[in-house]
Amino acid sequence: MKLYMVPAAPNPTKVLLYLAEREALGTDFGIEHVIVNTLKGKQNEPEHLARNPFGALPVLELDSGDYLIESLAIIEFLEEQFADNALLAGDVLQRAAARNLERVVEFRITNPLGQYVHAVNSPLGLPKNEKLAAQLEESLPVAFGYIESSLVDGRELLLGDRVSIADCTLQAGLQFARFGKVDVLGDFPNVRAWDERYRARAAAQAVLKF
Ligand SMILES: N[C@@H](CCC(=O)N[C@@H](CS)C(=O)NCC(=O)O)C(=O)O
Repeated sequence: MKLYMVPAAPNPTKVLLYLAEREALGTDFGIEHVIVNTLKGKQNEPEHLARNPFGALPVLELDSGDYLIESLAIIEFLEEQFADNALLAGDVLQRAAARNLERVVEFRITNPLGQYVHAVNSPLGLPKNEKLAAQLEESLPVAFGYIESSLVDGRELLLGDRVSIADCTLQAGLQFARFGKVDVLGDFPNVRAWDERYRARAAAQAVLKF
């Protein structure tokens, strides 16, 4: 299998963190990593559009020649194909809680945070967008506040002691904010402490660039 990706972009990073966490637990995926340079617009060239007509990353190319073009679908495919040491563990409610929090983090933090970084200080040089930035300055704190209060019980990671896909997705967003030199954690000491704990993990250190 091949994973087409670009370092520091949120959705590829989410998958890269997931792979590194699983590899730390002993899984050997045997996946080749292929960088598609978005700074050079390679994601919109015919070679990549043949893999993903939306010109986005990550893409997982399967040995069958099929492509998966959504980060969460890639993770869930690998969870089922390599079921030993899966991150989506526990009983049905625990697995649902992990998926639930991952979706909350993706839709309410990681995706909008990516938009916010581009609106205020785009690493890709996109034009500033003050109106969008102002809207996100209203909504992002609500989502960070939700995570902040879940961490008051002193848990190590977002769902307890065991790493989850939600941790990977949140860290992917926060790395992109660091890439854009945007600090959004000022009012959220528990989230900042989680961020420091998560970044100290071997899997995170193997993946994160910022
Ligand atoms: N829903 C997709 C989103 C993929 C996506 O938007 N990827 C971004 C990087 S984080 C991308 O490739 N952007 C390049 C572009 O849109 O030109 C997923 O979860 O994989």
